[in-house]
Amino acid sequence: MGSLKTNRNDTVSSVSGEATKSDLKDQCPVSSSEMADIIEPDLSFQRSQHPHTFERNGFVVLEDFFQPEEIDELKFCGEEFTKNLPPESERKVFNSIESQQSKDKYFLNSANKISVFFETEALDNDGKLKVHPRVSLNKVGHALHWLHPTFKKYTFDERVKEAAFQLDYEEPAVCQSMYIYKNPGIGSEVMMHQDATYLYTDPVKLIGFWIALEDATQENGCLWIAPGSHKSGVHRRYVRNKDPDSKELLIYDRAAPCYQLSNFRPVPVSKGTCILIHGQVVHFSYPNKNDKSRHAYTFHVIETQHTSYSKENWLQPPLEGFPKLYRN
Ligand SMILES: O=C(O)CCC(=O)C(=O)O
Repeated sequence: MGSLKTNRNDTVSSVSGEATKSDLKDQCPVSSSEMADIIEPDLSFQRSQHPHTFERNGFVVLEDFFQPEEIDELKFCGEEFTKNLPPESERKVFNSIESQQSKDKYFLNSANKISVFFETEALDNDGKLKVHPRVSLNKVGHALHWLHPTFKKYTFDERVKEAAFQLDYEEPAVCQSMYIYKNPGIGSEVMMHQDATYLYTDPVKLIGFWIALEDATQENGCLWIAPGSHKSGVHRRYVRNKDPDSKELLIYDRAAPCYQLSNFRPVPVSKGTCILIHGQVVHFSYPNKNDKSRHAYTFHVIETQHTSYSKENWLQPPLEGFPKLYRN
């Protein structure tokens, strides 16, 4: 994001959609000397005198990215998934620490589907629910952005396109999406990681759009991010296992790095905020021990120009390729 750019529609003629006045704000709520580049809140993202916040810190907070009624529409759809759960014998959990999903075809196949994953603590050994269905899910993924009309509408929204354009994406594509529940009392920790560990491109050019569907606070498990950590390369990769005899379909190529907690800052945000997360910035979230849920919708965008998407990544594109952001 080196230089100031005009609106995407002023320069990209192949893209449909009306020109919008971007209301993206270049703000960072984290107080730390490293993060002191907070600018006047009413400057738009692209006109800001400080367009380097994302480049320097590895993330940027865009408040009021979506309107409350738009957020409610997304949240309604997330809640609908909990009303139609798979039968007990087909229930699978997702846990970023214990990583049971590494053994599961169900997880691999979810790349191009809408699949539900339960919290570990929500199921007994037979797949029976130990909690109310409404709070049983960890997440739904990983092709909501393409297969579900509401998630598709907001993923391919002009505000999303503008944000990618401002970050110098020439031909971005959306490779995955997730509805994350982080339910009260049961929502599990997401361990410290870089998104490029999972969605590696060479060179790395990947952004996560993380949209708060409810206020995310330190109490209910907001994101914690290590500012500047995106400048230290990709620390490990999660890849398809080449050993056909192994039960582990997916493996890490290196042990987990040891990150210092003191490098991380909590990033509490209000409902409707979008956090843009650089693919190499290290982040995590604590379990939710609070009585309030912390729903979020997140999706990942890769650059397809002058980059290659790794065939070793767990998530592989559908036959027609990942959907292009500016062309849908
Ligand atoms: O929502 C969370 O708590 C963490 C999500 C995350 O880290 C990710 O999707 O990469």
